[in-house]
Amino acid sequence: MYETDDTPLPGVPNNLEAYWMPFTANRQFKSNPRLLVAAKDMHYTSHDGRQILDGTAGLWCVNAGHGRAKIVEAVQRQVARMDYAPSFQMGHPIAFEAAAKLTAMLPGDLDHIFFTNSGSEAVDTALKIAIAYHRVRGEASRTRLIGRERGYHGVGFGGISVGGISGNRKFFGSLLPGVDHLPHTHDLAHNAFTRGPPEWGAHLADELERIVALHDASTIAAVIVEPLAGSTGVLVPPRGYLERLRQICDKYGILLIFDEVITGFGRLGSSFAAEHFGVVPDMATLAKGISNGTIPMGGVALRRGIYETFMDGAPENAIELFHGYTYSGHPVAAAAAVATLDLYQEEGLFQRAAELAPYWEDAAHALRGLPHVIDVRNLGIICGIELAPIEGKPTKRAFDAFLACYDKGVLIRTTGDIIALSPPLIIDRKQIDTLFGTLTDVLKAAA
Ligand code: PXG
Repeated sequence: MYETDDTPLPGVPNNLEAYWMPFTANRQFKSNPRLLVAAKDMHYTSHDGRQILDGTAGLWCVNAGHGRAKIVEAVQRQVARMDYAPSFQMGHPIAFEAAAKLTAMLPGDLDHIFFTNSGSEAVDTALKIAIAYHRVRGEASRTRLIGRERGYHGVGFGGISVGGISGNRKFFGSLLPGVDHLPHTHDLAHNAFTRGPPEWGAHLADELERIVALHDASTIAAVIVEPLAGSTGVLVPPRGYLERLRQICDKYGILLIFDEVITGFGRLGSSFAAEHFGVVPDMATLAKGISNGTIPMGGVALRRGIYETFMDGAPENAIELFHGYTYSGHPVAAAAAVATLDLYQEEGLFQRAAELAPYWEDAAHALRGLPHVIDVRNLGIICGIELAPIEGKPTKRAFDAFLACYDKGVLIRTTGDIIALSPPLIIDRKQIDTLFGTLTDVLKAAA
């Protein structure tokens, strides 16, 4: 058990072959594995016994830091009391408790939650609900979905269809039909080295008008965007952009979905991006920080009117939505979520992130002027550092920096030639200095 675990940490397994690793250069990794074997607060322990500062909160999910006693104990208690129970035509208390706690944190009338097990499932769920919602309302012609170039919405067929990262799409056939894309908002010529949201680019939301003119509003179910695009390399929304999207969606009766898988749970110094930007979507997809990454969990938050439309649209004894997962509202995940949300609140972690954000911003922008750094961008406790690619070898410069930082005991994350940093929100100023200091040394040494 937790406090008394004195079993030795695992080493490198004999068989590295059987596991096909996700989004990984498998052969390269297996020739020189980087294994993490333990984690506590801001640090991992590597298989060779080193402490690694977590500059990425795992994969943007461990917002309260690792191995937090309150969450560990809640999970241990729940798994021992009841490991699993069905959620179809049955229920268990902790899932209701988790939903109620979540809705209390969400802005506006986002007051119902549909549980999933991941962000990808949350996205597919939200897209399906959007299409079904219009049908239940008697507008079955609204089936078209609008995503955005460079968007990342997970890896389900729905998510890659509305997503806009070609590497994630091109291998997988024709994807969902009836999908269109807004242009992305990334523009170094106008916005390089902006602190926080850039001034330039709100007009790009007006492209939605062009898409509506092309297809007619009567065919469009929903628009989905990340309020701040994370995976594609930290694209901060231009000032006024999200407000414009909201206005245009309202004008045409199109649902607006915010994919808050990364931006939720304090990452921007507020509970959700919706709160941070003062723009309330019709649905928000959630995952990652919902359970501090401890047990997989995701969900869709939706406005009351959407839920009520389904309730009013079916007879009293009928199933209102033909959708769900074996593990929707899994009791152990729900226990992890309840403990996580309590911990965020008890420690005031969102507020802490907001207070640290200016220090974080200064530390990030101190990288300006280092060799090959062509942009630094930031919001909340997120930062993107864009490097000029090595000619003929895209992604190599950033990946080499990742390897060098890991050798020096700091975990960063790269996408293309962009470095993305998103540490747990418990990070302190000294650790921020270590994170950016190590990266500075690495970028200088590589030049
Ligand atoms: N939406 C968004 C906005 C995401 O960032 C997903 C959906 C999918 O969630 P799941 O739980 O199905 O993976 C994500 C996931 C990275 C990175 O390094 C980002 C994600 C996942 C893995 C790596 O940028 N985001």
